[in-house]
Amino acid sequence: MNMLSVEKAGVQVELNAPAGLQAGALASYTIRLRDSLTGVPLTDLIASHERLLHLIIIRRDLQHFQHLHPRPTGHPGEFLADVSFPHNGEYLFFIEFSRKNGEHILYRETNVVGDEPLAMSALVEDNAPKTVGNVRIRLEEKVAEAGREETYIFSLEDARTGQPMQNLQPYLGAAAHVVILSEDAQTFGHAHGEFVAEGMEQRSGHHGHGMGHHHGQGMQMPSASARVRFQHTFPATGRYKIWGEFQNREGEIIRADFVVRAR
Ligand SMILES: [Cu+2]
Repeated sequence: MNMLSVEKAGVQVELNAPAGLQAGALASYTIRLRDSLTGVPLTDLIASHERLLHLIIIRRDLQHFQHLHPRPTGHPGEFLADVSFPHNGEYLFFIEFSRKNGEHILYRETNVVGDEPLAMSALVEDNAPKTVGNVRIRLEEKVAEAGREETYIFSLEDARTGQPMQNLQPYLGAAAHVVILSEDAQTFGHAHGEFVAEGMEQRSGHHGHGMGHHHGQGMQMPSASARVRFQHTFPATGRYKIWGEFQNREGEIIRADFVVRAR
């Protein structure tokens, strides 16, 4: 998804951190959205993937990730998010929202919790399958090239039997939400996965066969598939962390992360 910066969109985002942030405590953040020229609160947000606002918080060393949905307070353009930080450190806040005019807007800000020295990230390539509860998640291994659109496939299986996961469901309107952040935390991407229909996997990754990229919508998605693909173009060479989020039929969110390198 192409996202505009707040500067380009002419929007101002005010993120009010409570004073004296400490790890472990619940912190209530107020978020206010305004037109940066007129100061008028934004009231033309439309739900994107079933929510008005998406808030993704990643610790600067890329070792902690959370995905929240701030709720409207009832005041125009105002939202509230309750955030709990597991450890002190520097946290990157990414706020995403969409407007009626079709713009997808990304705002970023850094918040420091406690007085911990700031840890930078040092990513190591990591393609190992991840086990979360009873689910094992694999990310297809491939050589990624910067500047080229790459297609990746996640496979989800029953960790005990190795059989394809049976109860994978769309999460917030997509087969997967995929957040991709460069090692220096400067390049943020958010891709949406789609279920791989049976018999299509051989063709994924090739282009020019008339298979466009569609965001899965409701009925079109075969929910039985345990394979999910997404597309992403790494803007530059280097290491990237990838967080994939999925949901099962019971409504449990399954999250797995990997580190890939674009060359
Ligand atoms: Cu979200």
